[in-house]
Amino acid sequence: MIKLLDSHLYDAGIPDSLRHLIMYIARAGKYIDHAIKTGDLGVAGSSNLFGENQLALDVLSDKIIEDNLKICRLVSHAISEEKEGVMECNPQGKYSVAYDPLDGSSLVDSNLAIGSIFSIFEGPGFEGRTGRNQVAALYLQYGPRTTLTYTVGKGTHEFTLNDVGEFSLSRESFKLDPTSKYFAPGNLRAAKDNAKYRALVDEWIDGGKTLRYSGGMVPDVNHMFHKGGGIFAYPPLAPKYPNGKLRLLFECNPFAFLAEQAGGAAHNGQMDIMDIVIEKPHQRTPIYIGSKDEVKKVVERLGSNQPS
Ligand code: P6P
Repeated sequence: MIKLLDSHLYDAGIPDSLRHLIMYIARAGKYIDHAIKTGDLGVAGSSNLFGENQLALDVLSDKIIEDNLKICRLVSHAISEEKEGVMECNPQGKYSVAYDPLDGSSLVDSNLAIGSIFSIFEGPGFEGRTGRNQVAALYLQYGPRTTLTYTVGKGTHEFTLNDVGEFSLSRESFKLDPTSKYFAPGNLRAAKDNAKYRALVDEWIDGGKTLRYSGGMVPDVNHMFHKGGGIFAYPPLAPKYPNGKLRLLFECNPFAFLAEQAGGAAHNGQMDIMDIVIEKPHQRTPIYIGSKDEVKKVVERLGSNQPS
């Protein structure tokens, strides 16, 4: 008997409003998946607040999600990685949603997998809160298959989009082993001047670990989720990324929630990712995420590696 996303969410015992919101997000993902496979891969001729050129798909994906978050009437505040400020949606909305509409979109022209990432809080706004206040986290991966992976704090579960447009349960309550043979050394350029990072990468290589890194956080973390674990690292690199490249709100918090619910860990060298207080919507942080003992080792090796 196949288990579909809606009934799995119902069995999780979450409020109907949160279940409906996640289903609206799942629907937005189907439209984005279609756009990727049929749409314009070109540049939009616009740029985001970081001055990064936006692809037509970036803009379209962002609009699809924004529209769904507004028509569902369940969201009071939303913020997109592609836009500067917090959007006020519906005053009666119960939830606040932070999302990265198309993470890794620069990879889409080379046909690599990319994804959309969502972090859901109950109540208005984000600042002053931490990732521990999330009530749900989920991501869609647009690859050879389209999958949706979510947690509401009762394990981490994956669903696969089937031929009739339903998300069907493919992996329930999957877990990460404490150690792993895989490593994903992000921001490897930092190893040039960061001797501790270089030594750690050398240790991974000397230890015979298998490299798995695509440049897209969604498939790179998803790979760890599928292979029983791994370690994904993205350390800081002055002057370009003194506090790391990845965003706390849109990428690190949701993946930290998903990883911890799968028995893994996520840390920034100073504290667990989900203990970092959200001060600014687009704040960045280093991140070391994956198998618990592997994350612990990175913190031991780099822990004094304060964001510069
Ligand atoms: P680099 C994609 O642009 C992204 O935001 C993440 O998905 C990914 O993990 C990271 O940046 C890759 O960064 O420096 O390897 O290009």
